[in-house]
Amino acid sequence: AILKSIVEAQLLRVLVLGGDGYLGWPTALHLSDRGHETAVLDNFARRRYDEELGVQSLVAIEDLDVRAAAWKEVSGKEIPVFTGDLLDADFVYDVLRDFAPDAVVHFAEQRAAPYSMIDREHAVYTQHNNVVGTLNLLFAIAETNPDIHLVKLGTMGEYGTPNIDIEEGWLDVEHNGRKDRVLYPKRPGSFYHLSKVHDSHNMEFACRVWGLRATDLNQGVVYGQRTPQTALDPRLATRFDYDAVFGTVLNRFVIQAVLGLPLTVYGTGGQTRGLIDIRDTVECIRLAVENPAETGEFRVFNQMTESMSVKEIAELVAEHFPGPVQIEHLDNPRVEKPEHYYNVKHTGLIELGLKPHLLSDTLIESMFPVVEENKHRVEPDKMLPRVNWTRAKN
Ligand code: NAD
Ligand code: USQ
Repeated sequence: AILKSIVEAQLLRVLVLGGDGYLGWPTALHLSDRGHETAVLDNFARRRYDEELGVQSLVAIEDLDVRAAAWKEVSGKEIPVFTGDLLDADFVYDVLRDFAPDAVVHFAEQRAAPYSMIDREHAVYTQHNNVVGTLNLLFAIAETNPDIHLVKLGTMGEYGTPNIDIEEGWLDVEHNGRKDRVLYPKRPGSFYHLSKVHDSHNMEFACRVWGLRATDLNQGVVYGQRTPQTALDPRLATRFDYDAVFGTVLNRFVIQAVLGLPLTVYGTGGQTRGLIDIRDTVECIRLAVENPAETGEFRVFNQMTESMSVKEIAELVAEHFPGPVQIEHLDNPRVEKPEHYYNVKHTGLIELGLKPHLLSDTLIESMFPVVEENKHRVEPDKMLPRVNWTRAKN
C-alpha cells in the first residue's frame, strides 16, 4: 500500500532553503527519498554562528557537498546544492529560474531566540536576515512563477501564551454585532519570534494581492536528531545543538542527563510549549508539499504534536534516564509567563495524514545513544544561559 501511494503521489521539484541546517537537511533527504526532485540552498550562516559563539554541534557534521555526495552514493539520487544568500535578490531570482521548483520549503532564517536578544546588532541582524530574505523570496516567486507553493517555517511562539484557545492561524471574531475572520492576534516573546510574525503578515499580503499560494507552518520546539535517512550513513548526520543559545529545551535536557549535569529549568518551569519529534517535522513538510495550498490561499498549520510544561519535560527525561538526574531551577533569563493557559488546535496536519511520534514512547531509544556516543564533544560551560531578556544593549 505504501508503494502504491508513493507511485500515485505526484512527484514534484522541491527547493529546500536552509538545506544545511538542523531541519532543512533531513527534510531534503526525506523528500528526495520519496522521489521528489530535491535541491538545497544555504549561505552557511549557521556554521558562522558556531564560530562566533565558540560552540559546535554535539554530532559532527560534514560539509554540504560531502553530504550530498554521500546521499548519491547511498540512494543513487542527486541533491543539487545552491550556495548563496537570500538577501541577494538576483541570486534568489536566478535559482528559481534555474531549478524551476513546484514548491519552495523555506527554513533559511536565524532561528534562535537568545541570539536575537544578545544586543541591538543581533536583533537587527535577525530581523533583517529573516524579513528581507522572505520578502526577496516572495518577489522572486511572484515574478518568476506565482504558481510555486511556498511552504514556510513559522513558529508556535508567534502566538505567545494568550488566555484563550490558539487556533490555526485565523480567528473568527464577532465584534459589535459584526463578524470577520482575522489573522490570529500575536504576542511573541523575542525579536526572533517577532521576525516570524512580520514574515506571516508579508506572506498573507502577497497571497491576498498577488494570488500566491503559501503554507505557514507554526512549528513547536523540535527534539531528536535521527531520521530514517540520516541514520543510513554517518556522513548524512544532521546537527544537534546543546549550547544555551541554539540548543532547544528537550535536546538540552537529554544531553544534560547523559553528562550528569543538572537539568536547567528556567524559573518555575510552569511555562508550556508545543513539541514535535524531528521525524514528524520532515513528514509534516512532505504532507504540506504534496497537498498544496490553493491559489491565493494563506494556509496556516500548527505544527506540533503535544504540549508540555518545561517542568514536565525535565521530569520525563529524569524518569526515563537509567541513572540519577538532578533538576535545577535557574532564575529565568527570559521574560515569559511562568504559569498560563495553553490549549492549541493542531488538527490540520493530522487531517492530511500525520501519525505523530509521541514523546514518552520514543525518547530513550532515539536520543540517549546518540548523546552517549558524542558526549566527549560537549563543553559544559556553554550550557549555561548568559543572554538576558531585560537588558537592552547596543
Ligand atoms: P538552522 O539554523 O539549523 O538552519 C537554518 C539554515 O538556514 C542554516 O543552515 C543557515 O545557514 C541558513 N540560512 C540562514 N539565513 C540564511 C540566508 N539569509 N540565506 C541562506 N541561508 C540562510 O535552524 P533549524 O533548527 O533547522 O530551523 C529551521 C527553520 O525552522 C527556522 O526557520 C526555524 O525558525 C524553524 N523552526 C525551528 C524549530 C526548532 O526547534 N529547531 C522549531 C520551530 C521552527
Ligand atoms: N528553557 C528552559 N531551560 C533550558 C532551555 C529552555 O527552561 O535550558 C525554556 C525556555 O525558557 C522556554 C522553553 O524552554 O520557555 C523553550 O525554549 P527553547 O530554547 O527550547 O525554544 P525557543 O526559544 O522557543 O525556540 C525554539 C527554536 C525556534 C522555534 C521555537 C518554537 O529555537 O527556532 O521557533 O523553538 S516555539 O517555542 O514554539 O516558538
